Amino acid sequence: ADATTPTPVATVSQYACQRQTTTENNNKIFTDAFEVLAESYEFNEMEGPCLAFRRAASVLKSLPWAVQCLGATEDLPCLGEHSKAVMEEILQYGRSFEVEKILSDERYQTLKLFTSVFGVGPKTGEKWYRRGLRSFSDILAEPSIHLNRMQQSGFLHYGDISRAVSKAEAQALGNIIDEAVHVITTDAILALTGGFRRGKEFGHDVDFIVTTPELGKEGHLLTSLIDQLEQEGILLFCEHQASTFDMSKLPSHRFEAMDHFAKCFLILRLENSQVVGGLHDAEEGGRSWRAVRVDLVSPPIDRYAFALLGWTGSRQFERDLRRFARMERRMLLDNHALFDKTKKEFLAATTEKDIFAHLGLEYIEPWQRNA
Ligand code: 8DG
Ligand code: MN
Ligand code: MN
Repeated sequence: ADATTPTPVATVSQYACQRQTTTENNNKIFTDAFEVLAESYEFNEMEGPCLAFRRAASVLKSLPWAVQCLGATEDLPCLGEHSKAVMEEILQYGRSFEVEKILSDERYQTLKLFTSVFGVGPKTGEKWYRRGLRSFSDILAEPSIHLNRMQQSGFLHYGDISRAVSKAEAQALGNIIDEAVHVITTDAILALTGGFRRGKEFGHDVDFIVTTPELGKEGHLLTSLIDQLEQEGILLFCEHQASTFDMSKLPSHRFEAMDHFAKCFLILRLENSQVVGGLHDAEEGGRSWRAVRVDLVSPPIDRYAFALLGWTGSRQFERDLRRFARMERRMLLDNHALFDKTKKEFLAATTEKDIFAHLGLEYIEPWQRNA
């Protein structure tokens, strides 16, 4: 090669679905700060700046190197003036004063606390904050507050479900659900999805897809599975949503965070003895079990690849897959289907690889989707 030719530097795409992002984050000092800022904007319903900081964090997470000076960020996408100012502060002082101000802000702290309860979103948190409530005891002592079933369970099991779930615990739950689902049908299909499929060591819950090779049987599968877990005495909470999926109503134009498949949000009782390398009773102060959050989704088998891709995440990876499809390919992607607006037709897929291929994207492995 010619000595005057500069070494080509691979450019970083603005889309997370064109980047490989493992769980190894070399820029945690910056991305932690960006995530606080994003959340603070979310609490203030400022979607634009919230998304901007989420994108900035995601770009930094994909880098195989640590940013050590601002000059190194010159060719990176999605980093605006504000992001760079925060990074400069961190590079210079080891911390961001803006982030520290947010972390010590009463409103931020209270909304963070309230939304840490299962079943409490930013809207409810905000409502409670505006009523002058600041702590869990304030909420529980307020007679005019009605907690729904999910929130009641959220408070009841707060200690357990706010503790991270380990990979060993996720595997133990996988075995329990696998056994339970095979009591119902021998040909059941069970797949681990969410953060654990992306190779994370810890998660806030465990996500699974359950279905059957027989189209239409999946609706009853989920209700039977719930009955089975109930009979085993390990069902601590269950919110079941029946399927509202209707292929003839697709493609839906508005962005939907939620899909229409049958699903349930559970809290299950996991015995320590079922976890390989788990703590013994004595080490747990006498408790022989813990409560764990589990999500189950049950798509019809012909929608399996789309559901798997949608539920594997990360949320930022999913957002960018959809944005890439829309902006670069004139296609609509969601958890149910992929629609080509030019050809005016749905594109079939039986594997995730098929979907990446339809989108003209290099395949990204699940453990590279930690955007
Ligand atoms: P974590 O649990 O370890 O914190 O991380 P995660 O596994 O990536 O997050 P998650 O909140 O469990 O969500 C996993 C994926 O599921 C994420 O990409 C979003 C997706 N998802 C949907 N629909 C729905 C839904 O209706 N409810 C929930 N909770 N997640 C959904 O596509
Ligand atoms: Mn999860
Ligand atoms: Mn989940």
